[in-house]
Amino acid sequence: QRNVYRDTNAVPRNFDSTTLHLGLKEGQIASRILSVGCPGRAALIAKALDKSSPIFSHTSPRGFTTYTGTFERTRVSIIAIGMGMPMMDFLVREARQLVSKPLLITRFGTCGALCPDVAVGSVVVASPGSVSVMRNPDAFLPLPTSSGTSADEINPIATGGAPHVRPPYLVFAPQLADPILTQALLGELKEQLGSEHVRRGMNVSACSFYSSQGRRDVFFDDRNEDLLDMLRERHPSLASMEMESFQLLALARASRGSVRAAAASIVVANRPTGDVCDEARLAYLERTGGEAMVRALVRFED
Ligand code: R1P
Ligand code: URA
Repeated sequence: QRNVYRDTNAVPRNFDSTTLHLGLKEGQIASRILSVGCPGRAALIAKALDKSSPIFSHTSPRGFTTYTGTFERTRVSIIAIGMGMPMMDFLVREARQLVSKPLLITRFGTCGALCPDVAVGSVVVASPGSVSVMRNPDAFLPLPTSSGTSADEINPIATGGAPHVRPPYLVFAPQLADPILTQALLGELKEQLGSEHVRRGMNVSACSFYSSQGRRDVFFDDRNEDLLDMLRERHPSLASMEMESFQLLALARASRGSVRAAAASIVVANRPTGDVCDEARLAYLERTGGEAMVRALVRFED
């Protein structure tokens, strides 16, 4: 019987040399990568790849869909990663393993807007970068009692004080996008979509679509009534809220200079006004904005 994979204490590979989650091996992924959330958006954007060169496509058993081809004769990959920060972690770390050159990675996602003047159907470029907010499960533990066992009694240092003084949400400081790549995204997006539909703003990536994005759900004790106000107070330039960009920017920073990253998102909903984007506008922005994102990547001189 063969083991399921090799090299478990580093970046493991399957026995056909593919990485465990992207399901790719060397040569199947480019050094310029556009990541998106859903496979439909990746397929739509991949229509813009050159028809004159072969297009490699693969969906891994873990749900990553990759298209690698050329655009204006430069190699590029468009990869649908699904949702959430761990999926971005798989992408960045496994891509880093598979490509020997420096990486350029961008994200084109969807987001909610956090101020009334950021219209649905516009695009926000994460500039200067992204903060992050995470639900803090320790704050939801029962208060310590003299008789019962609480997490504080088990390990008071690790849990950081009594539950009633722990904040229910932890906010992490900004991770900055690459300023030159960001400028390139802004330029191409404004050119394709019109400058009135594209703006900069601080992004916030949340650990959930629900609790840590301030959505109400009577079935759960989330204590998030004041969360969006608290975030806006701490970061007055906050414009967009989604779930992956922070991880991309934080990993680029940790990459010892081998990954440059930037991000933009389509505003599908405005949280303060309750407006939601219509389907036709979203499809237009995914295709036209996505093509602008690819153009910025392939024209970028690294
Ligand atoms: C939530 O609906 C998802 O939409 C946003 C969030 O970041 C999260 O992944 O981005 P995508 O549309 O790129 O998936
Ligand atoms: N994606 C998110 O994560 N939040 C929104 O409000 C919209 C899209």
